[in-house]
Amino acid sequence: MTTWVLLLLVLLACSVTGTQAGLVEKGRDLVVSWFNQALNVLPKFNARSLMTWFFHFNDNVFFTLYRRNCEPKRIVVGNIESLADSCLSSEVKTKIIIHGWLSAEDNYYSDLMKKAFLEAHDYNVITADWSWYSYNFYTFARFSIDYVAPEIAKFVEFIVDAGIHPDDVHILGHSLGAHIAGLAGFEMKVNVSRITGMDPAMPLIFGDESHRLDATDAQFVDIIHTSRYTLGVNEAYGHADFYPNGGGPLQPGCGLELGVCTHSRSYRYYIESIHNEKGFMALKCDGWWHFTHQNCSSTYDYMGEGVSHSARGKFYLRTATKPPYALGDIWWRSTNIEGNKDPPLPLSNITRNKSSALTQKERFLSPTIEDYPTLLN
Ligand SMILES: *[C@@H]1O[C@H](CO)[C@@H](O)[C@H](O)[C@H]1NC(C)=O
Ligand SMILES: *[C@@H]1O[C@H](CO)[C@@H](O)[C@H](O)[C@H]1NC(C)=O
Ligand SMILES: *[C@@H]1O[C@H](CO)[C@@H](O)[C@H](O)[C@H]1NC(C)=O
Ligand SMILES: CC(=O)N[C@H]1CO[C@H](CO)[C@@H](O)[C@@H]1O
Repeated sequence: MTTWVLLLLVLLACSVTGTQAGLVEKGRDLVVSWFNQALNVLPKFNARSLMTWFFHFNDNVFFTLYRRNCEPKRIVVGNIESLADSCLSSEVKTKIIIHGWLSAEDNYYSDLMKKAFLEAHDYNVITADWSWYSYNFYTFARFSIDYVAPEIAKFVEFIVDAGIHPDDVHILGHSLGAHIAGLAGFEMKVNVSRITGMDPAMPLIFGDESHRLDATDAQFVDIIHTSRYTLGVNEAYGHADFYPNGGGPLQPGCGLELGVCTHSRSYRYYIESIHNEKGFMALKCDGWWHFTHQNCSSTYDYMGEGVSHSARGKFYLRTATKPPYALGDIWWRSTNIEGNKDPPLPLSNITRNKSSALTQKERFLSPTIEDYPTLLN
């Protein structure tokens, strides 16, 4: 602002003293040099740095590392000692979990997920905490993700500098946290192995790829849609997009509610998949209608932890209404009733109850899947 006032003054001064030709040129040179200086300085005072300074984003996004047989340890970006004291290891894979709106790093589901990872594998599990901003009006939380994401990016670059390989880094985010993961991936200098969006938030998310999670944010981006059209996005923004039970708007077993149960099913499915990587077998398909009318390709993959990084497109599957949610390949077999094809892979542990009254086809087409849990042995 001051720069422009000065500029005007100089222009005014030039026109007043304009009769003296030499002075005009000097004045013009001066203006040009100020202009150039202003151009150099202005980017340093952009909206982001102003917001970061005003809301202290750089001080209020926290990272805690969990390892087997190790005390939880807070890691501070730029603080080598906090890293040296920790159990962070470049020998094992790293999972970073980012919570959503009205949530914190130790929320119920992040906690379950962290425990599941550590039970199943010796990983570095890191929870990112942006609760300073997430416990707020949705609008504020939503707009703060643009400033939280660079802090996550700085953290990842920090641990990568310390020896963690980007190919070993997997970021998982729920709801707004999914977009934070994407924006962080967009922002950081390295390309992490994988980003998983668990029901990425829909409200107030608009604009191009640079404003949300998308497939360019990591080497592989998979998304689990559980409440499309309400709290979650419907669009297939990832490399592989999974739509359990059609992706919503309601997940079976949730009942009519504002979407909280349905929204967090994405977390539940993923957590279950950590122990049962092949439990959520999904078929590549053009849509839910095609899936329920058995008009899918024979390409399949696994939703959650067991997904292959080469999976591309939209995948559909059914789940049970209550835990355990995974149905293995039950419906897969029914898609092949007519073709009488054998399943192309070793069957998962879940087997069907052959004495059930429903035929395979009836069961598959049945609008409710309440009968599935009774099939689980
Ligand atoms: C990261 O990998 C994805 C998928 O291969 C690619 O689309 C994207 O451009 C890569 N980003 C960078 C910064 O290299
Ligand atoms: C089956 O799916 C294919 C492509 O996925 C589509 O072209 C075709 O129209 C579908 N068939 C029916 C009966 O909907
Ligand atoms: C199979 O289903 C029938 C009828 O629903 C039930 O009576 C039977 O106990 C089930 N068997 C197993 C092993 O779950
Ligand atoms: C009973 C049975 O088939 N158990 C199998 C369940 O799945 C695990 C891992 O996929 C196998 O190791 C078990 O043998």
